[in-house]
Amino acid sequence: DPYSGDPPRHPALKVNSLKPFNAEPPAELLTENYLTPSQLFFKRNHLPVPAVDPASYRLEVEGPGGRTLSLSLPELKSRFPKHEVTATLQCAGNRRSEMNHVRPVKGLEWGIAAISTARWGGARLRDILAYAGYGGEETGEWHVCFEGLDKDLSGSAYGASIPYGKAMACEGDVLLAYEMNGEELPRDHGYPVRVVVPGVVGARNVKWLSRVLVSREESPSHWQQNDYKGFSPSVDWDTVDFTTAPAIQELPIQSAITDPPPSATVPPGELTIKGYAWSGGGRGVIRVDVSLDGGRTWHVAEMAGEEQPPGRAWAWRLWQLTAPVPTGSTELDIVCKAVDTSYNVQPDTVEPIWNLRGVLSNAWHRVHITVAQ
Ligand code: MTE
Ligand code: MO
Repeated sequence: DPYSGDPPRHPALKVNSLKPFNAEPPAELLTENYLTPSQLFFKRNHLPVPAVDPASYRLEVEGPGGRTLSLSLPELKSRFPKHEVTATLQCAGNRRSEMNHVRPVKGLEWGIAAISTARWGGARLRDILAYAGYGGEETGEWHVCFEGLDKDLSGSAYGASIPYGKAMACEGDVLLAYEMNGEELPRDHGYPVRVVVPGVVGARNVKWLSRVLVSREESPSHWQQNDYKGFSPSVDWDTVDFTTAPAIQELPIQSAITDPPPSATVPPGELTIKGYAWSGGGRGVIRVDVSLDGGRTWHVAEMAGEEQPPGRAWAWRLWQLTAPVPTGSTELDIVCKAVDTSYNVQPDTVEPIWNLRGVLSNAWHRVHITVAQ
């Protein structure tokens, strides 16, 4: 069993797939903390968790002209200043199950909690690329490609890439992280080193990082080329051509209700509703609207958590609303929708954004509950 070496996991996690391990925390626990405790942080593995010996670990960085740097863990930690970033990671498949209810899609049945937030610490990717010899003046289209130590049966490693501009921008905050929430990275989250690309889809945040290279082409990996792309609802598995769509990088505006849970029964009087809101690309969340009547009337939720600088708002905002339950109502259709700094909004329904892979599922989140009489 190639998975026999996987680490132990927290029993509260809702397991989506055991081998490889994919799990999300219970939604109500997710918004208990602004920083998700690492044990409860959602886990998305495509392959077995590699066992890495920190003493022999080397990170290979290909410099210009094929010169290769080989960095040990102590070198990575001592040669480059440690930089810390609070960033939210969201899987492209978060909320996929809602798309599946429209028409079947291919992928793991994620609920609303394939998203979590941590304080990441590590070396800036731009410092390492500069050390390897890159100056930032490369013209035309370039990409920074990453490879993981996790390999499939054919021997190909998990891989992904990001635009060179994002990697080199001072305001890009891309890290080669060796710390998560003030401790060394847990094995499930990429021990000893992972990429953290704030504002960008989870899939590019390569764990168990073994190799970095700058290339004219995006990563040749399956996950960059033939997965993690969005399509029209009209495209099916007979007609899909993965070369026609760009790889997902920055994610769109997202929000969801974590409490009360679906089908809850609440007492009459006052009701407190909680959730999260986040947008990709460093766009902050400027507002969360909440409705108790399916979207006919709206309240503005209160947001908590750090307000990060414009263009670098990498972390979610947790929000809550306390509102009177309208007298006489027996059922409530709670809805939330968020707005980001570019005034991007969430679509009201799932149908028009349905896609065969079930990615980018960000329609208004709806929770139907009963009011006790
Ligand atoms: N990196 C490697 N090496 N292998 C993987 O399977 N999964 C990716 C990304 N990085 C993956 C990886 C995907 S799809 C996501 S959503 C995030 O890691 C999940 O990160 P987490 O498990 O720390 O939450
Ligand atoms: Mo993902």
